Amino acid sequence: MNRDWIATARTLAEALPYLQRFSNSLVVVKFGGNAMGDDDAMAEFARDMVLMRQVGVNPVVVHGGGPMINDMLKKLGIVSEWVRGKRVTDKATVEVVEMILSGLVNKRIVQAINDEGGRAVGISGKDDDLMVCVADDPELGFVGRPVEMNVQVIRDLCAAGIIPVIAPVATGMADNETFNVNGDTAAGAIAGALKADRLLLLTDVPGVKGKDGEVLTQITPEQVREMIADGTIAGGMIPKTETALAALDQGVRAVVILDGRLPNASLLELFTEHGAGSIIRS
Ligand code: X2W
Repeated sequence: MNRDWIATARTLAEALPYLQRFSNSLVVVKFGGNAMGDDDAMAEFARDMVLMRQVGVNPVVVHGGGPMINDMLKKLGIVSEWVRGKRVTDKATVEVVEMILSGLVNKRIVQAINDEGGRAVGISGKDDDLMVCVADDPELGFVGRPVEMNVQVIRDLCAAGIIPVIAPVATGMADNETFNVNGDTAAGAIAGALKADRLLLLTDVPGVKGKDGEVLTQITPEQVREMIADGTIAGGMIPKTETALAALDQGVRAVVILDGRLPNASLLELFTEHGAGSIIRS
């Protein structure tokens, strides 16, 4: 017999304790624009979500799409500026953000999951007032900070066997406001409000690096705070780890920062002894 099949069967058998541990759990997966590859990589991500659902996990996908927004802004001749990792968002920009995130990117993921035999429904933070925001900072324009979360719609979708796919676009406190929310911020707020068992932040780096550049597999929130203070955690990893700390404070059991470009990244993390990336928990 082909040895690969024996290994496959063994892998499945070894996954039993993990399958049992995560049965009925709620896992929020942030799928960043930089982690989204070509159609094959998208199909593989979708398959992972469908497999999770099949084995009794409730995956909730929150996506980004920064690079796709950049492409469209460029075509339209709109220039973007960034302040502290967030896109300065004027009226014209927020319209493009909503079109690209709620339209193009959201539906691409929904379609990929459905093509793999799952049932995905795409919504944004506007649907059922899931995520209500105020302006994060006057300097940033229509960038939202979530202040009120109404996550019942997510519970309802999960209970119906559906995988929610959420675009980080939100409504405001006043009528007719639209906010652009950083994808990590949105995923953290949603995971926090759901008190999720896991928040997986799929990105394009292997995890949180220590002083010597090695990827740290397990870190405590205290260590993260120290590493931000002493500059070991820098750049784009700051908002990610701050999101992780806020989510843990709200009752998420653990946050994992991992490379979404790895084959079957989410499955590797949840269902194998090895795990993937950096896990942050007390
Ligand atoms: C992001 C939303 C998309 C996002 C933006 O405009 O690009 C802000 O910066 P990634 O792919 O996860 O980076 N919003 C406020 O977060 O996408």
